[in-house]
Amino acid sequence: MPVMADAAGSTSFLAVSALSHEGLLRDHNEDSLVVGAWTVCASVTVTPQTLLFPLVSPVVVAVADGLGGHPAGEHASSLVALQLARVGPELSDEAGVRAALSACNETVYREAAADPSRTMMGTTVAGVCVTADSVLVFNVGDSRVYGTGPGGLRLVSVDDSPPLAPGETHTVTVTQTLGGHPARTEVHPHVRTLPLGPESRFLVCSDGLSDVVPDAEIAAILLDHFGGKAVFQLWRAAIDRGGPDNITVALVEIGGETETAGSAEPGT
Ligand SMILES: [Mn+2]
Repeated sequence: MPVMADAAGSTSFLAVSALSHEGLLRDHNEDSLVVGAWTVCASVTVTPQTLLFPLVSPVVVAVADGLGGHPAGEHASSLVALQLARVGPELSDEAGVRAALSACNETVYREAAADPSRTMMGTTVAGVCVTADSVLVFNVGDSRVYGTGPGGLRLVSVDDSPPLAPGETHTVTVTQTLGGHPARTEVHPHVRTLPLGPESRFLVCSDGLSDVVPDAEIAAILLDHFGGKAVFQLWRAAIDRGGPDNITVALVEIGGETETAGSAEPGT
């Protein structure tokens, strides 16, 4: 699969397929999503959407999951999605991503302080910033980024969760969030840089997918499907398990590979 500009200097493309859905048990969606300049703020896409980006400036793809049990989670996640959409094209290195996430944290606290009904609102965030030669992976909280490549599926974000008790597969507790405390609290985002090559696809998701669908099943779906079809099948796997939480999924495919590119070639 083409990954970078070829010898003739043609432009690489990034295809991002995404959806956000309230699930089956929650009456509204507190997840938000950003794909480049496109945001879905605590609303529902109904079907997967696919956007194509020439890799000429950094593209940010991220999911924010408003904190349950706190007020205004949907507002916190929306603020973060909108802010990342605005600054995304300027994010070219780890320091820039850390600064952007700290600024998002400040925004959530500032907006919480301005309205008593939003006290302690907070959100997770996880995503990638794809530049011309690398992928910056970032997160705060337990939303996730997976990479897929020749070695299969692997978690490349770092959950801010307490250690699991024996027998537990997931926990609802998060140890770090943007906002979420009574007083302004600094964040220490997880940020790493990966080369574009080995992990050719990245999955960004909220825990409405990863808490209920085992990694092995996510891996199997990503082997069989690409683009919007893969995103739909991931969503359906979470719904088949009861859809207990909001489900937001974004699949980043470098090289512009889409569902049709994964189908059989004539004569094969
Ligand atoms: Mn969630």
